[in-house]
Amino acid sequence: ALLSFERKYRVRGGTLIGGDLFDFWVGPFYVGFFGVVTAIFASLGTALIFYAASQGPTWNPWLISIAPPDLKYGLALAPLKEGGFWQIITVCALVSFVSWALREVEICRKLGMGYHVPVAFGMAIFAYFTLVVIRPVLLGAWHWGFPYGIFSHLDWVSNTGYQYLHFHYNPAHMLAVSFFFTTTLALALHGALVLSAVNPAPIGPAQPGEVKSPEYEDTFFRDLIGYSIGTLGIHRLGLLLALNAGFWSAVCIVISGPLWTRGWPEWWTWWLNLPIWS
Ligand code: BCL
Ligand code: UQ2
Repeated sequence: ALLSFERKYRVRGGTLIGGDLFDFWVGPFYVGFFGVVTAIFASLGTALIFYAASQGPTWNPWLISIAPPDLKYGLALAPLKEGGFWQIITVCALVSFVSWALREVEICRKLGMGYHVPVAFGMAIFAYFTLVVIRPVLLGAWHWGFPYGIFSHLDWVSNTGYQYLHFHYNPAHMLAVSFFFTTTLALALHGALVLSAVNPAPIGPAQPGEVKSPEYEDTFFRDLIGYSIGTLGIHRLGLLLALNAGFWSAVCIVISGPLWTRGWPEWWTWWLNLPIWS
């Protein structure tokens, strides 16, 4: 069913490609050229995952794994069962992620909204692209991509981490991890603060508390720490923190190998070698 206001916003135009051709909705979903592309490539990729799994040794969902090609294939195409499936699935994934982002752009344009959501999703796509394209290309082989499987990708993270002895010493990983944690802190504060204002404790039996205005939210933090970032500010901060988490994740993995091949603890010798104390 259509929500009362939905009809009003079902406006023509704003498409990037295809003009009016795919400018329609299916139930609540806007379709668009990129909706069609996403649907095709996501289905194809998913079907290929199932087909590649059927050629493998197990149907145990934890153990299914579709691995990238052997090192000997370099940056060439590999036979299907020797990494070729991984290569085609990666292309399908990238095409559907990018189309999904562009469909978000078309919806933004229809509604006259900013592009913040597709930009934010773009950061996640960038991190994935870094893992499966940029770093493997810089290292000279698709082999360096990560395998598509639940346990197998965990093994890849562990092995790749220990290849650099102690990944926690990777300075970009430090930043990424800190941004992830700070994002959860900011969202916990924000979610808690909004709920505390909108759904306050009852003042007595059968007496619900009164919903508080944003001034109360500001006052709470001014009483507590002398500073409130503000109702708009917290959302800017949240987006900034979250985008940085994705960005520094991409950086931390792309510098591991292409820029630094030894253990990450050793990288910190620059600090010990500073002329002040060396
Ligand atoms: Mg580490 C990476 C945290 C310990 C080795 N590590 C990461 C980062 C993150 C992190 C900063 C992964 C997030 C990311 O890339 O997001 N690591 C982290 C933490 C600890 C930690 C918090 C900890 O100890 C508390 N790491 C260690 C130990 C090492 C180690 C010390 C292993 C021994 N770590 C590594 C290695 C890597 C990381 C190696 C990485 O490669 C990884 C990284 O930085 O990668 C970039 C970015 C987000 C994405 C890539 C997701 C993209 C999503 C796409 C675009 C969309 C998917 C759609 C989906 C298919 C659709 C589903 C539909 C649904 C049905 C709805
Ligand atoms: C705030 C505010 C909100 C909020 C939150 C704050 C009224 C509803 C959570 C408080 C946030 C601060 C002080 C920033 C904390 C900094 C980091 C890095 C976590 O002031 O305005 O709006 O939700």
